[in-house]
Amino acid sequence: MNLLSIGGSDPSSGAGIQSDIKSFSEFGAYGLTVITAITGQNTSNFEMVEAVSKKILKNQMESILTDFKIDGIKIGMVFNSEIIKTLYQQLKKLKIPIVVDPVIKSTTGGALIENKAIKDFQKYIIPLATVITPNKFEAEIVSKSKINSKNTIEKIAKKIQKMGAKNVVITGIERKNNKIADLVLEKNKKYLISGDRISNINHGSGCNYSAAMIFAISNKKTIHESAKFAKKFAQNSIKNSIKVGNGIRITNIQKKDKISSELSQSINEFVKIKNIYKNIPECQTNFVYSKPKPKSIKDIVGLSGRIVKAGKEVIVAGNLTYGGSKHVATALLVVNKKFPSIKSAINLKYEKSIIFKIEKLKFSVSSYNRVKEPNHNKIKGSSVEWGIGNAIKNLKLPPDIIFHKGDFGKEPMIIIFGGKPKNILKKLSKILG
Ligand code: PXL
Repeated sequence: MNLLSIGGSDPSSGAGIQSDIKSFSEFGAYGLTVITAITGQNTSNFEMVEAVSKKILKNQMESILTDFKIDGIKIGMVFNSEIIKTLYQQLKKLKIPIVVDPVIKSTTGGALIENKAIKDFQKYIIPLATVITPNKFEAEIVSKSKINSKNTIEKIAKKIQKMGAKNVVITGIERKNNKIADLVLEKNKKYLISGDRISNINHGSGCNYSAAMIFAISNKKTIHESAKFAKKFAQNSIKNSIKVGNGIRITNIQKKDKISSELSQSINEFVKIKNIYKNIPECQTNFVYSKPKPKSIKDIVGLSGRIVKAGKEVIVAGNLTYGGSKHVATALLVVNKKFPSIKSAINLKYEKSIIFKIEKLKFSVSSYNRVKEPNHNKIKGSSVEWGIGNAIKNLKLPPDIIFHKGDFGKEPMIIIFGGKPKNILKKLSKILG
């Protein structure tokens, strides 16, 4: 997945495009950038800002748009009217989801947009937004109204939606009991997403929120799922913030462990395989990767949801978690016990043609017959252990593929095994190629 961040350079790397590159990379997405302005700032002071020229801004946009397939765009700092209008000309014709983070002021007090440019921001940038993510202060500025008992946050969100943003999220609304909530206004519904308040003054949480939002939206998550994901990501970045400079803390992204991040990369590649929806079974697909020497499925990372078919597309549902998969992880656990070099697995729809191809490719194939499973075993619910155990009983070398042809009410299935998840993708490209 390729995500584009359009915004300002922050040399402290806490916010702006430097921060977005870190976030996108953590999601396993490729981060592209178009710089609108260069700021001079650190964790104590915001010294100065220089907007880039129209010429180089336009050229950056054209360079990116003519070369990459872009899955989502985030717009952050847009300093003046010239930048706003130039971006509008480039973006108005695109059909790509856009998250607008209307940044007005840095935490240290620097102006990130000229006052006289707000009008053009309303006119040109807000209507581009699939989602706009102001905090309370930014919502007041872009709506040109103060929040009070009559002019409620809901009314202000509605006002911003009327300016053309499809969905509006106003972040950081204080609630009772030390909770802090985001107000989400979709086309026909509004709701709050609440979480614990983490009090520390930091630099970068707004950027982390909107970066996570564009990643989730581009991944075809709903607005509600995306807003929950973004809140959690931003909250964690505040929790893990670090004191790098002499001033305020910089938010910090907690890195996924190496196992999860390798698997995440491979899942991102898997869903992009042409026509892969044809290989997703009715019970959907999971892709799993194990720590060395797993003791239980809790040592194996998998999706808490599945890779699911949606028409001719496939979508990743849920998150990577240890213990997230039951069936595919159990199959891997059994194989790994006998063949420790096997650390990843994926299940796919059974097709006779695939088995032919696999045999031609001289892969190591084994199978089991679910019809022969003893009844007492079925009752125990350990069909996978039984079947996989049977399939590898006489193998001297690790299996590449194990399949079964199903039983009454049981869908036939193929499981591909490999070392690293990348290794499975290689096998798959041979099988499907
Ligand atoms: O957090 C908003 C923001 C966005 N972009 C740049 C910034 C800041 C805050 O300081 O400097 C470039």
